[in-house]
Amino acid sequence: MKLYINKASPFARKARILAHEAGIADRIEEIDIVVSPVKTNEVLARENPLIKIPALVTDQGETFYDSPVICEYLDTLHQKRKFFPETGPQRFAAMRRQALTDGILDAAVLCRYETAVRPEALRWKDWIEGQKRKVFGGLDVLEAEADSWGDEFGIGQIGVACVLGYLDFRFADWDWRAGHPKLSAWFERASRRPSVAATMPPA
Ligand SMILES: N[C@@H](CCC(=O)N[C@@H](CS)C(=O)NCC(=O)O)C(=O)O
Repeated sequence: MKLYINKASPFARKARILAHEAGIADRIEEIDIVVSPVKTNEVLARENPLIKIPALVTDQGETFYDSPVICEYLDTLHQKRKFFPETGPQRFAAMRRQALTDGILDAAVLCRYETAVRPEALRWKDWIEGQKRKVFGGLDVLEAEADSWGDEFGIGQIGVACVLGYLDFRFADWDWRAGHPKLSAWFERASRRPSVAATMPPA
């Protein structure tokens, strides 16, 4: 299988962490590419019309996107405990948590583009503040539920690790740890997992 990624991408990191945890990372060839909303990566565009990473090309030649679909597909390829509960309330709790962490990442990545890609004269402070509000509203919900996770490390917690790693990487000045002590302690423990350590965004 081929997985289009960038080592800085928190969405690609979800798939990379899950593959490590599931013991199938060696079946995946990572193709490290650069993407930008204002410069089309033509190689990626042939696989994913949305021109976003991650995109996964299976051994059968099918291409899957986006990260929730890729992660759920990878979860069918191993015999360990599943990262997506198959049925019942646990499944919907995990899917809701994944939706929340993906939404936080969408808002944070948009802030990144607003500051790193958009020309300075066109930047809109209120718009950034609106996205930041979504990030911190989401973090508050995760903080409130962190105690209930115990040792669980499913798709929701994988998303949380990607969110917190991305905020440290791109927005250290937002100081997400202030006001989120439970998440902070959780992330310290989660960062010791080999899957999380091996996929840390580049310095
Ligand atoms: N919903 C997508 C979001 C993926 C995404 O936004 N990826 C970013 C990189 S972190 C990207 O490819 N951006 C390029 C663009 O927006 O054109 C997923 O879950 O995979």
